[in-house]
Amino acid sequence: MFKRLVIVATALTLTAAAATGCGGAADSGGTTLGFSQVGAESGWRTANTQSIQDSAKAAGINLKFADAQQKQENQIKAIRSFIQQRVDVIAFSPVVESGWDTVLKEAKDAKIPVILTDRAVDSKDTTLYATFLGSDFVEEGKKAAQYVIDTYRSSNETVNIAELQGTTGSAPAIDRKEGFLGLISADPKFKIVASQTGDFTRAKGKEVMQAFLASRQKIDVLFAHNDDMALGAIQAIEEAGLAPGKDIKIVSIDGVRDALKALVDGKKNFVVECNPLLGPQLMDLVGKVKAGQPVPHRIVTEETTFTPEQAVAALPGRQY
Ligand code: GZL
Repeated sequence: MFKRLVIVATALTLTAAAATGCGGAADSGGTTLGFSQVGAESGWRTANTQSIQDSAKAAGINLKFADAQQKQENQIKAIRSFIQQRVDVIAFSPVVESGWDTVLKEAKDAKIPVILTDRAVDSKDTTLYATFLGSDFVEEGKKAAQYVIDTYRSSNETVNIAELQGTTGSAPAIDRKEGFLGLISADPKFKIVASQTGDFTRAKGKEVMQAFLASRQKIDVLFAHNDDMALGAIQAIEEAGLAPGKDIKIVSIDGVRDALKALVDGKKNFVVECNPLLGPQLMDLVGKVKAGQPVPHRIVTEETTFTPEQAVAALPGRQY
């Protein structure tokens, strides 16, 4: 349904623009978008990049794409370069929440509109960006917690939870933790016995899980802020001679194909979706923002959750 709406909206924009010659998708051939991406740290990120690149091509938008290798200074450099190149619109996924006001003010002074995708910034001045397009990470954390609460509803035993946090200071790590803790802390039987960042990568997730296991701390549940860290942790759990999904229940967030496969294989128990396919909506927003059309200041994407049974049904058509 939503896809049809976007197509209709784009068609209308094209028609209107053709008739009046005004801005919007119709002259997107002349539109240049500067995009600063976090990096290539996870399967989610790869799918997000693909969606943005494919959608820019489909919309006839000239894309200048910069990969920041998860470093904020690289994103700030890229944004300044986009300003110097006088792109029409700047979009980026801020690797961390803080430290953006100066460069966003430079874009505003240069009269180049900015769109935030995927992750938010903590700037108090909301005039520094035209809109935010992405997920509600607090809600994702709550969905993960609800799975744990439902799983242990009939037990009075203590439930020891280990947490693999995302990139320190990033909106998804801050908000997913807030959403998860906000629900789980209501029942004292749930105890967070270990919590450390795995920086959203498989390698770091495995390394940190190895350290958790080496501490001999009993762990009943692993909550990982993304699938890639959980997939790395699964390797560590198996190498320790334990059965992931059985000896240690695993819940994570994203919904990438390898995570759904792990669900089907019984190595994970629950996955909360975080939609990376933001490209089509972003390109539609670029046309509108360039044309000076009003857009909502926050656009939250639709997302679901997966049990093993739902993963079996979803896998064949999974785009990422
Ligand atoms: C969430 C996104 C996160 C994913 C990770 O929108 O920012 O970053 O959950 C990715 O997989 O690295």
